[in-house]
Amino acid sequence: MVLIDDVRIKVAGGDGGNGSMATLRMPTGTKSYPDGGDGGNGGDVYTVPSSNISDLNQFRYVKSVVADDGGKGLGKNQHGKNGEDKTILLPPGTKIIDEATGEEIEMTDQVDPVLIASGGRGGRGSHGFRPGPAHYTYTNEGGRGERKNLHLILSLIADAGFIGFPNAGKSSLLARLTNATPKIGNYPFTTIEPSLGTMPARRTGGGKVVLADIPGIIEGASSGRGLGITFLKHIEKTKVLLNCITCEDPNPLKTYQLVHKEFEEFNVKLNEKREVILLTKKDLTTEDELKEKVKILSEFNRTIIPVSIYDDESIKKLTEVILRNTI
Ligand SMILES: Nc1nc2c(ncn2[C@@H]2O[C@H](COP(=O)(O)OP(=O)(O)O)[C@@H](O)[C@H]2O)c(=O)[nH]1
Ligand SMILES: [Mg+2]
Repeated sequence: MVLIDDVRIKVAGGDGGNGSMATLRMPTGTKSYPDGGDGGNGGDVYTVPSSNISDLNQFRYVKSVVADDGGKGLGKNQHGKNGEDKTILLPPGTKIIDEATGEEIEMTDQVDPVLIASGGRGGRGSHGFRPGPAHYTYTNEGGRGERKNLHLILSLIADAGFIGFPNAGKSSLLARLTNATPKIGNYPFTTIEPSLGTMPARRTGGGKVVLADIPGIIEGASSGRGLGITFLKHIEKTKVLLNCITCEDPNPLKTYQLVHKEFEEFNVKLNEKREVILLTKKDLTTEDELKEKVKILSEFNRTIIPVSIYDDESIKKLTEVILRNTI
C-alpha cells in the first residue's frame, strides 16, 4: 500500500428537507388549517484531528464526504428528521485548502471539530401560514448544503530517518519495514523530498511510526550543495537517526565521520541526536569482516545493528529498536 499524503476531495453538507404543504381537512363548511411540518436541516461536515491516524489513506478510493440530507416535513406538523453530521478524522499536521477561495486551515492538536461544510436549512412547512391559497406561493424548499472542493496535504514528521550515502540500502529498508514503495537502486538524485512510510506499532494500540528515507547525503550538503538543506531540516525533526553504512564499504569509519562532519556544519545539535548505526547488506560479507566493522564503529558508542533485507531476524531486531527509540 502506498502512503497517501496529498489528496483532493469533495465535501458537501446535506440538503435541507422540504417543508410540508399539508392542510388539515376539517368537516365540510369549516375552514381548513395548514399543518405541514418544517423540513429537517441537512447535516454538517466537520473535521477533527486524531493522533490515531497518520495518513490520508481513507481517501484512496473514497473521494467525497457528504453529510445526510434532512428529511422532508410531514402533515400534522411533523418536523422532518435532521440529517446526520459527518466528521472526518484527519492526522494532525494536515493542511486543508479550499480550492475555490484559497482559504487554509491547519489541523493541529486542537480537539474541537471544525465546521467545513454546513448543511442546508430545512424548508418551512405550511403550519402557521394563513389559510387560503396564498400560502402556496411561499417557498418551502430546503436549502442546499454547502459544497466545497478541498485539497488535503499532510506534512508528515518522521519519527525515524534513514540517512547515509547513496546505495547504502536506505530505500530498501524503508520498503521492507513500511507500506512505502520507494525507488530502489541507484537513484541518488531522483527525489529531493524524502519518501515516507508508516510502520504499525501494535504496542501502542494501533499507533504508527513514521519512517523517512532521506535521500543520499553527499559531501557539501550542509553548504547547500546537492540535496542540501531540505533533507537536513527533515533530519532535525526525527527522534532517532538510522545511519546506514553498507558492509560493502571498505572504510566505514571514514564514512561515519563524513556524515557527521556534514551534521556539524549544518547544526551541531544533530550530533547529540539519538542514532543507531545500521551495517547494511550484511549478507554480502563474511562473519569475520562483519565483526571487524562492528569493532571499528564501536568507538562511537552507538547501538550497531547488522542488517540485511534478506534476513528476517535482523529486520525483526531493527523493528524493535526503532519502536523502542520512537515511542
Ligand atoms: N544483497 C543485498 N542488497 C541490498 C540490500 N539492501 C539493498 N540492497 C541493494 O542495494 C542497492 C541500493 O539500495 P537502495 O535501497 O536503493 O539504496 P539507497 O540509495 O540507500 O536508498 C539496490 O540494488 C538494492 O537492491 C541487502 O540487504 N542485501
Ligand atoms: Mg534511495
